[in-house]
This record gives sequence, C-alpha cells and structure tokens, in this order.
Amino acid sequence: MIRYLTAGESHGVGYTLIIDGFPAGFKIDFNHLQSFLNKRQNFFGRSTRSCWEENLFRILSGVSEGVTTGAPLSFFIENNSKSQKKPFKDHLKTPRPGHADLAGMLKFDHKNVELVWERASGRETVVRTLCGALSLQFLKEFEIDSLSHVTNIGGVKTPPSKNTFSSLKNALSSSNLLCSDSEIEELMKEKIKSAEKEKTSLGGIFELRMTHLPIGLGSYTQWDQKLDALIAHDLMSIQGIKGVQFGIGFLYGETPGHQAHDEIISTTQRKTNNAGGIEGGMTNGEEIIVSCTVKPPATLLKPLSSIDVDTQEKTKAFVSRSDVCFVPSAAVVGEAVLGIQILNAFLKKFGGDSLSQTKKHYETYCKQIK
Ligand code: EPS
Repeated sequence: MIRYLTAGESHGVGYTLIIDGFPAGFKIDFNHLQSFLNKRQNFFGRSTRSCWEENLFRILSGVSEGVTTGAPLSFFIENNSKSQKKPFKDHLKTPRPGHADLAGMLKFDHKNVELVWERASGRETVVRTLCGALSLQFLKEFEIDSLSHVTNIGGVKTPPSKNTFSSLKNALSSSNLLCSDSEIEELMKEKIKSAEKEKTSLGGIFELRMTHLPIGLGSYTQWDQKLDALIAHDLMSIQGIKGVQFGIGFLYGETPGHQAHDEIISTTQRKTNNAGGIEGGMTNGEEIIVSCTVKPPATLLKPLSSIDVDTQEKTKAFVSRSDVCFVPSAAVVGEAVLGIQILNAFLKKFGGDSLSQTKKHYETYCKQIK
C-alpha cells in the first residue's frame, strides 16, 4: 500500500510530494501525469492565478529510466515566481468565516492569518492530484478507468445522467466547466458571472465514476477496512468538500427497500446501481459512483463580518484575490483522490512489491471468482 505526504505553501517556493510503497516495475507516463495536472487548472470561474501557474513537476527519486524502483518517489512543483512572496505581510488579523483562519490562528498561536491560510490553501491539491494521477495510471494496467464531472453549480443542475461511462466521458471532452450538458454549462457560466458581479462566490456538486473494478476491494470484516468509509475520509479531506454520498446516498432515507436495493441478475450484473458500486464496504463489481458537495470559496470581495483577533473589535474579514467557483477543479482533485484510495484497496487485496507480482495475484483472483 502507498503512504504519501505533502508539504508546501500557496505562496512559498512550491510543493513537495513523497510517495512510499509504490510498486516497482511500473513505467510512468510523464506526459499523462502532466496533462492530468493541467486538467485541474484554469476552469471558468477560477482566480487569475490559474492562468499563469504552470504546475510543471520534477521527479527527484524512486525511478530509473522512468520505471519505478520501489524506493520512495519524490516530486517537486515550483510555484510560479509571480506567486512566490516573502516574507509574509504584516499581521493580518481579520479571519474569514468559512475558512481555517480563526481556529488555525488560535490553535497554533499565530498572530497572522496568512500563516494558516498559506498551508490550508487549495493549492496544496496540486500534489495530491499528482499522486492520484499516478495511482490512476497504475490502475489503468488493470483497465480500471475513471471520470469526474460537475452536476451542479450554485443550484444550476444537470438532469440525472442516463449516460454510459464512455458516452459521459466523450461529452466532457470539450467543456471548460467539466459539464456534460452544453446548454446547462452556459447557464452555469451565467450564474458564475453574476456571482462575480455581486462579489460573492458559488459552490456546487460533482460526481466521480470509476469502472471495471474487481469485486471485493475493501472489506466488511472490520470498521476501518470499509472502502466507502475510507473513500469518504479522503474526499472530505479535500479543501472545500462538505458532503459525500455514494450512489443515491441521502435518497435512501426516503426510498422504500424494494426500490432502494439493486436486484441481482448474475454475479456480475445488477438491475440498477443505487448503491454506487459498494455494498458492505466492498466493491460489488458495478461502477463506483460518488458525489461531493463543494462549499463556495470563503474569500469574498464583499466580506462578511469578522473580528480583529487582537482587539476583539468587530470588523470585516480580509479581502484578497480569489476564485469565484472552483467546483470543476475540485472534481478533478476528487477523481485523483479516489484513485489513491482505490489503488490502496487494490494493493491490499493483490499485494506485490512489483507490478508483475500484482498482476499475477490479480489474474489468479479473476480466475477464481469467474
Ligand atoms: C486559493 C486561492 C487562489 C487560487 C489557489 C487557491 O490563489 P491566490 O490566492 O494566489 O489567487 O488560485 O489555487 C491554486 C493556485 C491552485 O493551483 O489550485 C486558496 O486560497 O485556496
């Protein structure tokens, strides 16, 4: 299984990623990694910064001639020089509601909001996305594929999708909001433009799908082995995510049992996929379908009420450049993060210190459950 850590600050020198436990013998497609990182960037509604951040990564260890060796992988992504600033400004003492600012200042005894904000920033997801892109690349060896798409921005929603995985993927290729419906996408853009005019921000919902999963990743036998719990944990750790649901999720609360559950046609086929591909904490062979709610960014040009932390006097939260909406970027990060957790469930089940060992174990299992 892999472990990974990130380090770095939004306006520091850059971000470091260390991945430990990645199997040996895997030829990395560096172009694919870069294009996955680029996909996270520059969606409609993001801050001007996304136009100039290049997110070019360097790999510093763990490969020989582009093939993983089993040693820890390390990567570095430098922030654009325009984004690097030092030292931090004089004390910024007016935390934003909806952000890590206030609790972070008190917890770490910081007198300056920036010391919190710099690390809490969504920019950190650039290296998590890199880790996820690599994980997804490994899973592709087993034909596991994924996609992410935006289903709701500020209340403008796509209708429930009847699309197959591949038709949905095709429909997304030309969208710069990661939306499968071009008419709804235009309405979403209008919504973002008016939010910008009103100096507010917008959240939304994205959906992740992953297909061609073997049955039995995760386990029902112990609480901390349940795959849906592990995925939800990781998705909730993405900056701005406030809710996660699998399949019909919260609708289970209002759907009677005979309509809620996915009738079994054969060991590999169901009539429906309300469960979103996971039952009893294990993959059941259907597509994983998981959606996340994203909050509106907390930095507002028309700021909300706050206090001066030093004096406790009422004032307004500080104002700075910000995204109006980052739901599509969060969707790409979500897809990457889902990839990390699935890779770990996969390595847990099939083991192996190298790709070829993992393949052997996987093939044996596939024959066994046929
Ligand atoms: C972010 C604020 C913006 C975003 C940034 C995350 O940065 P800045 O404050 O420099 O305008 O652009 O996201 C990224 C740079 C990125 O790569 O996603 C924040 O406050 O979280």
